Amino acid sequence: MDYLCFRALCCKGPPPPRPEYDVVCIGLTGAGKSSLLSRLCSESSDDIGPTTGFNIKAVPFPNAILNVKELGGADNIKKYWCRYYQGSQGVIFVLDSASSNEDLEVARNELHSALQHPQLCTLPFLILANHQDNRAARTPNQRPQRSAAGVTSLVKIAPLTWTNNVQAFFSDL
Ligand SMILES: Nc1nc2c(ncn2[C@@H]2O[C@H](COP(=O)(O)OP(=O)(O)OP(=O)(O)O)[C@@H](O)[C@H]2O)c(=O)[nH]1
Ligand SMILES: [Mg+2]
Repeated sequence: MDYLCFRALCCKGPPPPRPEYDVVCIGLTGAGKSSLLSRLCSESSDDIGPTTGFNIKAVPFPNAILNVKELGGADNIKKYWCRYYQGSQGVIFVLDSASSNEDLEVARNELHSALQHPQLCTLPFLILANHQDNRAARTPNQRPQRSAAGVTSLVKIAPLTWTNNVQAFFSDL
């Protein structure tokens, strides 16, 4: 018995390293990308301002680490999004489900540009419908779902429940 305890304690070794994946996170300004990342990293999301440029966070999950690169969603930044797509292994598109119809249309166009971009079109693509606590939030059927040829099967639309959906989605990577 002593020998078994000795073996269990001394031969255990360090746990195997978790695989890491590079994920790009996009969405219009105010959609909640930085807030999402802060929550996923168990940090306060109280004093978050608009992201100027980009913001990178390593988000630890039990079986993997996601290195998420958030790209600021302001008009003068989003035109450069595509310069930062290279090397991505997954995409998170954060949507403000309670935004105006006009903003939703802008978001839809950005979403479909991203879905069709050569560096993103084959990647796992998660759309997070954020701001679900707002009474004006759209229901799942009202969110932009226009199909983009050949890519719809890669798209999952997930009402946001913070960590759970993100972890469940990317655990298949
Ligand atoms: N009520 C509510 N407010 C939210 C939610 N998510 C984010 N916010 C708030 O929305 C505002 C903008 O959130 P950010 O996380 O900065 O948005 P962002 O997408 O990173 O914006 P940019 O960096 O400018 O592209 C902040 O005041 C957040 O507190 C949500 O689900 N519900
Ligand atoms: Mg931000």
